[in-house]
Amino acid sequence: MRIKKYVAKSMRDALAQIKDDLGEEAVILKTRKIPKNVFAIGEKNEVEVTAAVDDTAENTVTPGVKPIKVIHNTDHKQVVYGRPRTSCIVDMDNPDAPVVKKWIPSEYNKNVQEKNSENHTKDEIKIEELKENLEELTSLVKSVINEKKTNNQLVQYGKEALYKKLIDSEVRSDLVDHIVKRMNGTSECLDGKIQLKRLNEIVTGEFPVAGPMRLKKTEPLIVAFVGPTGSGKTTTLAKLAAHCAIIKNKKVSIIAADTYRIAAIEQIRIFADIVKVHCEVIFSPEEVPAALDACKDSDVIFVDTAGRSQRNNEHLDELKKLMVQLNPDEIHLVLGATTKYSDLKNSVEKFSIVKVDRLLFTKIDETLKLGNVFNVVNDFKIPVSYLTFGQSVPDDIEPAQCSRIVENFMEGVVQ
Ligand SMILES: Nc1nc2c(ncn2[C@@H]2O[C@H](COP(=O)(O)OP(=O)(O)OP(=O)(O)O)[C@@H](O)[C@H]2O)c(=O)[nH]1
Ligand SMILES: [Mg+2]
Repeated sequence: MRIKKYVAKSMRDALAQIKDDLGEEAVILKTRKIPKNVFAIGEKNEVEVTAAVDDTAENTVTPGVKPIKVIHNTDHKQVVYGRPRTSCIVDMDNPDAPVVKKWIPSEYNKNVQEKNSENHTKDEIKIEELKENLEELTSLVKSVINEKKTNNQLVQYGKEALYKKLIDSEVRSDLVDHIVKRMNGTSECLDGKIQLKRLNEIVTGEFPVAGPMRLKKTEPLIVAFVGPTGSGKTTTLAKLAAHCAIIKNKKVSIIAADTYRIAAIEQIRIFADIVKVHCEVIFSPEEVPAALDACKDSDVIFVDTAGRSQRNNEHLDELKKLMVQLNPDEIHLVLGATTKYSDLKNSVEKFSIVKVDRLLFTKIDETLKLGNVFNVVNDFKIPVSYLTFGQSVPDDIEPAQCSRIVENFMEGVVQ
């Protein structure tokens, strides 16, 4: 590990020196403004930056900063809310959330994509088609049998089965009691579908969602992403920015305020180049007005911030200063669904130092239990904007919907 101090006229100059000297993997440990009387008259140095690089590490790629890969020719046929999934990420025309369609699990999509990419001969294709038809038929027959079984199961076990499922999903016990109690009104003689519908209604009441992002007509919508380190802020921003720019043809700008690691600036710059969106890098809250001015013709401005530990109050204060200057329309607190409930709760409490308008959960593909997500949303009643379920940009994101949570709880009972 090499640690060095740099003194320069501006933060920008200091970072340029650090990049030349220590390389892109350098980490900024500390920055401070130098009091004017420290230097002789005539000197213009203003900032002191302490940086370090771990040159003993085998892999020189900074952990957590992976290049963002954008998939251009994505298959947008998957549907949610009755329209192709990617078309409902941003909605300007229809404020009412339309009917929610069945979720296609990401595993299934992957299989389909892999199959499509293979180069088959005509005969092979015919055999494949026959196989697929057979598989479809088999799964149809299975689903009819299962549906019967499921209905019987729910009717037979009713409250007990539901209670167990919710507890297994790590839903808080008082919430489980509350939900099961409210299900009491639903006769156990009714079929599984009616019970599931009722369960959806009850859970919806406990799990507010924000719906698709709505752009403004006359000025840019400013959306900032904040959250703990590595929660998926930059990847999620990339998904939404790529969606707006490539699919919706909107004018997008990115303000990168994550200047904590040089590699993070490069990550967002490279991404901005690929999707051809404007990118401003800011090093301090004082630079916000100029950056906003440079982006004023955009439809939407996405702001990436550095990951902050909820236990570091100094960092949280810096974030607050940035948000005060920026005054965004929406602040999304980005949280990993794999984080345990108590830590999620602590994050929301600590990040409330800025006005969090939305919760956004990433990595739902990496967990089988979403009780922690449900609990924390219920605690704070802050609407959930998006759920993300993979690293693929711009595909693996959708507006949050309650049915996804219910499906997760009931997995294994309702198929
Ligand atoms: N499986 C999965 N991985 C994700 C998802 N979203 C992000 N990631 C991965 O999580 C890692 C961290 O993502 P970043 O977007 O760099 O996280 P960040 O919050 O910007 O990180 P910092 O800026 O360091 O605080 C990367 O490897 C991403 O590809 C998701 O929905 N599912
Ligand atoms: Mg980031």
